[in-house]
Amino acid sequence: MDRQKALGIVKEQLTEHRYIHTCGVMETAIRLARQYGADEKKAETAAIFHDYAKFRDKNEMKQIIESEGLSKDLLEYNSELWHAPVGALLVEREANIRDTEVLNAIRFHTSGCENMSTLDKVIYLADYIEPGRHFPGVEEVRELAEESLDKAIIKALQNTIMFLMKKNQAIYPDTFRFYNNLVLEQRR
Ligand code: DGI
Ligand code: FE
Ligand code: FE
Repeated sequence: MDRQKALGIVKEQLTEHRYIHTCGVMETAIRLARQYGADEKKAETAAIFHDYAKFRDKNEMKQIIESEGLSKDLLEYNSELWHAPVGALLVEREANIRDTEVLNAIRFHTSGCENMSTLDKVIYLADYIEPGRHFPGVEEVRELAEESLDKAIIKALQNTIMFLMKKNQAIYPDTFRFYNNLVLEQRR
């Protein structure tokens, strides 16, 4: 889809702040895609739509998870996780995006999963390091992103998991699967 058309669709779903974040993710994702050999156009589309469902009503998302056969265990974990798989579904239906690689990158952008494609990883990392992000440790992840996609993501995951643990929150199993998979691969 044409970039301006896609941005126009997404703008209606988001706050000003989240729209600016989305533009940051788009620029960063295109750059990372070029650097690490993912499809730049798919990275652009996935980035634009990645937070499409961020502001959907929680009850609506819960109903979609139940009625559309999405993993029910999501409901036991933080509702912040829901906008990613629900977003993939709504982007397909409402914005007519049919590309499974793009939809998967949207689906896995919050939790990650065991076997992430390069495009999935590009969106995951772009979401974490886009210029509007200011959380502790982000600068270190930006520097790692210059040399290694996986090493940067490992650091981002460590930060996120420790942040959630300090808040006494549960960690969704797919996040651990993603983390373990990357760490174990580094040792090969
Ligand atoms: O939607 P964004 O704010 O741009 O970023 P995101 O989609 O990565 O959402 C991050 C939020 O999800 C953040 O507040 C942490 C929260 N979260 C809750 N439980 C988990 C989780 N993130 C991961 N990776 N794993 C969890 O188990
Ligand atoms: Fe998100
Ligand atoms: Fe985001």
